[in-house]
Amino acid sequence: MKEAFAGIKKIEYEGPESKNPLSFKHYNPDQIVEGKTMFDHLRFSVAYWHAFRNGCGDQFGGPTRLMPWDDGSGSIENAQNRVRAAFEFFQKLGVGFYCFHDRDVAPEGATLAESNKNLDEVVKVLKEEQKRTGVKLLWGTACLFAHPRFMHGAATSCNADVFAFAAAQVAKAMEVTKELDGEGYVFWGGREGYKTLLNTDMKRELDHLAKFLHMAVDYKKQIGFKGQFYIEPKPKEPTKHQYDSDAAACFAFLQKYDLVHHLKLNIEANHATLAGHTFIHELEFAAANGILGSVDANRGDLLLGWDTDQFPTDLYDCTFSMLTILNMGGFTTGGLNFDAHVARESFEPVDLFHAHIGGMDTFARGLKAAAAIRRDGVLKNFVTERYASWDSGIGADIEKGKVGFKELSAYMLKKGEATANKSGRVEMLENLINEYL
Ligand code: XUL
Ligand code: CO
Repeated sequence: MKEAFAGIKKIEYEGPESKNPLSFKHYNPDQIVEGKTMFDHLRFSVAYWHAFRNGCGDQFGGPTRLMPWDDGSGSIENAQNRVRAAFEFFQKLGVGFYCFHDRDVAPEGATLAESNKNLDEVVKVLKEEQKRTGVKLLWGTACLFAHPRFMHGAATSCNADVFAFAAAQVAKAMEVTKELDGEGYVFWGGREGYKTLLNTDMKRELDHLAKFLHMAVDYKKQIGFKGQFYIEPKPKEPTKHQYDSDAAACFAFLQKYDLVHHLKLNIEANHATLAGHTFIHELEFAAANGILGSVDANRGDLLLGWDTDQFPTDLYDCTFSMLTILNMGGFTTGGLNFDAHVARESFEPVDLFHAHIGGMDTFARGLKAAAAIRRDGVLKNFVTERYASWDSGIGADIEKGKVGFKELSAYMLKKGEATANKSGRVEMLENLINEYL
């Protein structure tokens, strides 16, 4: 097959002095940071749907991207050749992973049986290409939102047949993810929410969603799939309200329905800001509750209220997120998946390289800065010191459950007033962080 990215060589690390835009200035895959290579820390992944399927049309105009891997036929052969183009890209970029939805890689057929057959034909080539290049599948997922049958939702549809179809589709997507040695499987509830409560039985829909996930957990055991399950929170778009609206809502749902030991979260930066949180808030909340699994690395535009899925280039975000990830001991099954697309005006194939290089270099800088912050220990020491009143005396007694309101009333009546508050040093800490960037 002809090269899809002819004339572009493998992207190499050339260091911060390099003026070559098609090189890494900071991402040096072999460089050791905190005892591990950058490659193993960052576990970069390319999102197949944005990189190879999204032509970047919008509601005001059609697609602009030149995608030489598409012949417009919608054939299986074209889908297979697209896979070859994708792996050429993964290899030239030097990423270790990719992610896909079933319908990104293979066309939907007239029946479920036909769709499954199409998928099998493409999975053969995915398998060959994984073997040829060593690039692995970070996670697979099923597209339960694009086809008109999912207009009312999938697992939360008012139509039981649609629930059944979604279950069958997910079963197949899990099978192929296992076949491809995928390290995880994502549930993003694209249409699991509502447009209006006037026509919605919320309790019933939530119960159905939980039932669906329990069935997936059972099926995972039945087929012997060992990958990690994730839920990806998002508050809105395409629905007005999505049930998996943020990390806290997902955590409450998982606990209520006894699913918390089976699923972790895949936190997406742009979804966090749509939910009115920072990316770091969502990561910290998930990490604090032991359910941070993987990351969809992108960026929104705070002035726009939708999911712009831009490539991450914000040094603060990348530093703070790597700090949370290092503090939790690093990724195990998860990674940094670029769930991002190029701008509509960046229509040439080379732009896909520029976009990913920028994201990878920014996270590499974030990793180095986060490691330096951890090495110097100033933040950690400040926080430890800030909570020192809990390490002994009355604080330790409260934490150990030795006292209740009665004892605390006696303690405070005797003392008269809570004293010894110290400054939080907000500005000093903000200034300090800037020294690492
Ligand atoms: C949509 C989104 C999805 C999931 C996978 O906003 O982020 O692409 O990552 O279904
Ligand atoms: Co995503």
